[in-house]
Amino acid sequence: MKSFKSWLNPKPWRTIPSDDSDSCLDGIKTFQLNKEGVEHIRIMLYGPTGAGKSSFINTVETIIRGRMTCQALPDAVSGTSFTTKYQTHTIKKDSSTIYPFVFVDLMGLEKDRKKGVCPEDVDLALKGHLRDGYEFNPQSPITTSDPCYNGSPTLSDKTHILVCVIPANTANILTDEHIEKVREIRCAARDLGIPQMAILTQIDEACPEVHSDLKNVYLSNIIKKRTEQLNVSVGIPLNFIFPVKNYHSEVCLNEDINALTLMALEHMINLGEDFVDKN
Ligand SMILES: Nc1nc2c(ncn2[C@@H]2O[C@H](COP(=O)(O)OP(=O)(O)OP(=O)(O)O)[C@@H](O)[C@H]2O)c(=O)[nH]1
Ligand SMILES: [Mg+2]
Repeated sequence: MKSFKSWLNPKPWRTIPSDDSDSCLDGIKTFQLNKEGVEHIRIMLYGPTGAGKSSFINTVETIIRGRMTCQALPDAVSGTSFTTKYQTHTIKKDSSTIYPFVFVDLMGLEKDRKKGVCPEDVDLALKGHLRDGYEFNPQSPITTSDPCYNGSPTLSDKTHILVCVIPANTANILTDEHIEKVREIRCAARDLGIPQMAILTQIDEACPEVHSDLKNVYLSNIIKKRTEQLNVSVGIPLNFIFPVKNYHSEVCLNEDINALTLMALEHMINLGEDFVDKN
């Protein structure tokens, strides 16, 4: 049997930024988007059912507001997608303003072609054609006559950064069916010039050493391997894949959870801003 120690590298496999998470949080809280006609960066999360998309949105809001929140309903009984509506999640800055970045939570991708979100709907969401409240139908994409179909999307309605959310805790991470769906969505985003990155969730469940201390994430051979598997299977570059641990059972804020989340969020905002600037 492998000893616990063999799951850890003596040296980190990624250089950890020297900035402390407080200054990163300050940077995010004071971020302003200076592009006429665009109020916020639209970050779209997609990935298999139960990957932790809704939980990631809640984790970001929890960190920014400094208390536990649960705006995007997560679900503990995985199987079929719990999120079934196209919904934009905003984070309140004060009584009258929101932060200039918002999240779109999609229905999960399921193995079966006839279940989960239709890749055609994801494509339309990327282009800004879906309105909040649209109820996904796994059998068929939205029609132009649907009241939730936006026929003339502005740059604000479009997706500015696409984030693939993959759980690290399953042996092969993605099935062939998932890979095919992810590739299809990635190609659609590529054709629109939308930047892409990935977050690897549930890292606490994937490696016992990370479970016992989140600081071991960049020493963990298991997390390194999962990152590489994701890179090879769907083609997202290694330096655009961020391991994160969502708040799911904690009742208090945790510095290590915050540091990993903020690093990923900062990257999303930067890439999203680049896209908005170019368009
Ligand atoms: N241990 C652990 N559990 C997590 C993590 N992230 C999410 N979870 C749990 O995983 C389950 C699924 O999370 P959700 O956020 O609902 O996943 P989702 O991707 O939104 O799923 P759908 O809406 O069904 O597509 C919930 O029970 C979460 O509490 C994590 O980083 N670590
Ligand atoms: Mg969800």
